[in-house]
Amino acid sequence: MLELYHGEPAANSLKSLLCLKEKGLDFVSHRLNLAEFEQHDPEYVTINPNGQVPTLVHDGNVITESTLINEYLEDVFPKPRLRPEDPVARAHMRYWTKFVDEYFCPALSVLGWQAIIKGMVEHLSEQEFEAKIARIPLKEQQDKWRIAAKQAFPKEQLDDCTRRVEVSVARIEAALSRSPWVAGPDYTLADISCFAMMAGMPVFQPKIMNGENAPRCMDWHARMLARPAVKATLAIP
Ligand SMILES: N[C@@H](CCC(=O)N[C@@H](CS)C(=O)NCC(=O)O)C(=O)O
Repeated sequence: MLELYHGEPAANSLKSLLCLKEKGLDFVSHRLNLAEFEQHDPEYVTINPNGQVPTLVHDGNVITESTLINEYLEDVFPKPRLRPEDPVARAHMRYWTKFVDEYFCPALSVLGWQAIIKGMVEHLSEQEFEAKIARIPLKEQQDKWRIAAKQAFPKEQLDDCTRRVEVSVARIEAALSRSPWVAGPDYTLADISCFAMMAGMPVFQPKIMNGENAPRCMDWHARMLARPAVKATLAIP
């Protein structure tokens, strides 16, 4: 049995939900409400020690980290193929999933947190907020929650994150000038990783991702949206 603990179909949760849907796999969905801090419930932290989503449980085996979840799904359920067989093409695909995890996603995440976290926690008293923070297992995440909720990220950090997101889109735009999909001629986990970050960008970051400065990304985005698995995933409430 496959079970996925996830948040709304966005970012890292979207990444693994999309892979499951592309492969047509049935799974038990455990939807965690991130706005209610359910990802920090002690019981959930026993399976994901970072207190983050997503987490896959397959026949009792726990797999964390969205990119590793997708690689695991590819190993165990290789059809339809979402990872090239050729070692060079596979390394190119992995370049993009690593790029998303290490460069693109952390920068985009700071911009997203700056925009939404304050509004998400303003109904909590100081005491209630601190009680929520105390359950977060990683100090780095506690700090990120506190800064986003109670202060603001420094302007230099926000500017730098915006620059990194611009660089990410420009790189993906360049890749799409060389091939129809991000990592080459075929649709792969690289497209899924990039799209997990970029699905909402034309709406939430229209200055960075638009038809003028990223026409190939916009065309690819439309082709992604036309895929039945993408439609089904984004329709998850
Ligand atoms: N590297 C992890 C990152 C997971 C992550 O950042 N998840 C976010 C949602 S996209 C989360 O759980 N945020 C809530 C929190 O940190 O409290 C992965 O790819 O699975």
